[in-house]
Amino acid sequence: MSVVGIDVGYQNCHIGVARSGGIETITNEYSDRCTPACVSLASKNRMIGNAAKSQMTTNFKNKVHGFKKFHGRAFDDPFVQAEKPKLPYSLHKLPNGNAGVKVRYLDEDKVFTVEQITGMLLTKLKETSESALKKPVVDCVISVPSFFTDAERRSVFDASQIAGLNCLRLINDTTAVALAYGIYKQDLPTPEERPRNVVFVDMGHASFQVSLTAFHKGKLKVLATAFDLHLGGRNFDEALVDFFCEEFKSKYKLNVRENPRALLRLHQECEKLKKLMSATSSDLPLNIECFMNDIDVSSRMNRGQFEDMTAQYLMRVETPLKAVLEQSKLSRDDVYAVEIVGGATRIPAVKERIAKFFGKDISTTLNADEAVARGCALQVRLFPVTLTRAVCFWCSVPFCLQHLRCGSSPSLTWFPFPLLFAGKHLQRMHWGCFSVQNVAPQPDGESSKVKVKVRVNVHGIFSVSSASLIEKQKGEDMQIDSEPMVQTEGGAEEQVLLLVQSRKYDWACGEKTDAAAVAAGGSKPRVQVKSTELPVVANNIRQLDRDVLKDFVDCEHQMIIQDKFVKELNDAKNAVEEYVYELRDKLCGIYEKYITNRLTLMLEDTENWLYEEGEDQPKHVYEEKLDALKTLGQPIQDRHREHEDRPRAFEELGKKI
Ligand code: ATP
Ligand code: K
Ligand code: MG
Repeated sequence: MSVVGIDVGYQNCHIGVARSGGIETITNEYSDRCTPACVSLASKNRMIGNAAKSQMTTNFKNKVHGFKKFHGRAFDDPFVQAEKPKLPYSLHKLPNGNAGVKVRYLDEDKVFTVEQITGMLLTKLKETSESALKKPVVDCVISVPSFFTDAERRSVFDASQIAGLNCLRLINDTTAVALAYGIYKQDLPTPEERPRNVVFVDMGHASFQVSLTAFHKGKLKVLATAFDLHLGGRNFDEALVDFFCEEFKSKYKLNVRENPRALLRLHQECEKLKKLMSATSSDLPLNIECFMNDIDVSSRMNRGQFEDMTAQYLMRVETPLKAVLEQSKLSRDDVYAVEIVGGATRIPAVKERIAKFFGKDISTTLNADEAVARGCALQVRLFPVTLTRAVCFWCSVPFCLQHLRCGSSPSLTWFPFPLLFAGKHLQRMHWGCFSVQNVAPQPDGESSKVKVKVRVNVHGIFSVSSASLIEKQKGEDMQIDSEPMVQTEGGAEEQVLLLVQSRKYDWACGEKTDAAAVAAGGSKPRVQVKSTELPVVANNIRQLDRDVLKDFVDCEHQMIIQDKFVKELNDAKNAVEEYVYELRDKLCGIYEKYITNRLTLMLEDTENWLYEEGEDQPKHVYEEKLDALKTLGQPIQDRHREHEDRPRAFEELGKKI
């Protein structure tokens, strides 16, 4: 069975597969390697990918796109609320507080969770893979942005299950790109040599990710990752849309924002214009016929103007670039190459900023659109290869922090004891949030120490596997680890030991330990302690209830059956239509001498019928209709063939004699 690597982009999805020695990307039924992240719900079926995108400006209320960032987010999340007015479809608050999508499907109002919508997209990508590879596809590796939190990762993982996929691993976009770059490079340094440091810059449609990776032959280590959560190609589109909305208001007195269909069309045209401006700096036209109220609109724009109006976004390019250098404590001179991927890095001004910052030419060794999917496919091959990614985590106890700031000495009467894990250098909180309960003060009034074992699994998903109250035995001093913890993507689950001293509330970090070292207490001197297990409750994890997930799996299955049913029905109807047209054409041509009146009449009748009561019939009706036509049509086709074959047969015979 094949394993595929899937890049689920905010706008574009790609599928990679390891085949006959190399990595390939798969084409869909439109011979396109890119499948748009679009799902369109209709009265009889769903359309997903290219078919949904081509419906963009019709049925727009039921056409869902731009949903990637709703994973793991609450409806009330400021990001979700800010997106809401921009969307042509409606968002809905789900009973668990998450954001859901409200659409009309099968002539009913339906609310789907983001897991279900991504599940639909993944179903399509699964089917595309299956028809390209001509075998069932279940196992996959899916990429997620490096900044995706615990909740967001869980949500994508659930979506894969809804689609009937077995996600072997969620990997970070940045790691995938590094893999795509490094794995087949023959000239990488040997382990004794200094590593080759490469910066990868990926600006997609809705996010900007940067990483700095150190390569040795067969080994890579992501030294640093940074990002701008909300910077991508869409910001540049929106700047153009804003500009033209204003212009059309004064020039044509049109209020574009009031007309969702016109707004969508403007968006599409602006994206096209943006791409054209990447290729030329000269003045370009923007013309849209029958834009609104039967008015044709037109305008012009050039790259210089575009750069001026997007200065606020261009300014933000530098920040993550700076951050990866700071995190890795490397200088610009230590950087061997700067590789760019992602569609929006094609914007010349973005490229210029990157080149200027590093003071070197940027490289485009990788396929900007496919690198992530290729890396995912490579990851499949490379499970055993060492691949380390350093991640530092803060662990803080927010309630108590507040107290520290007030200057009072914290007591231990706050129960439960919340832990927040977040990337040390990252702005994103809530990578995971757990409460360790029943933390009690020591009998002598001293603060307690809690040992927390954190598990970061191969998908980058956290869990607290255990927590215990450590009471030191008399006279011994306990050690607090303060090394950053390292997460390895080596295949097996890693266990990380984290010590939280209740007195040092501000932070404490664990250190990387493998299971054996944890058992042996690492290399640290053994401390005589008494340990009491404490209950741990995972908070804030907006994960789907497992029963609900099961329902969603069934629901997706039903929808797949419904789509298949509609497809077969349409195929049956199209077959009648095609037969009628084909035969009718030939009746005036090659079949002229064999026609019967009955057939001519029947063709005419059927053609009319197809537009009247035959418009919407069950599949078997079309099949019967086609059979009836063939009963009359086939003998004519046969007679024609015989007639054609006769001279040929004579000729053959003549040759033999
Ligand atoms: P994300 O990584 O944020 O989830 P994605 O992976 O779907 O999104 P990409 O496919 O990498 O995004 O990039 C899509 C973006 O690149 C779109 O905004 C698109 O308009 C933009 N883009 C593609 N080609 C060009 C071009 N030639 N010039 C300017 N922008 C371009
Ligand atoms: K993509
Ligand atoms: Mg992307």
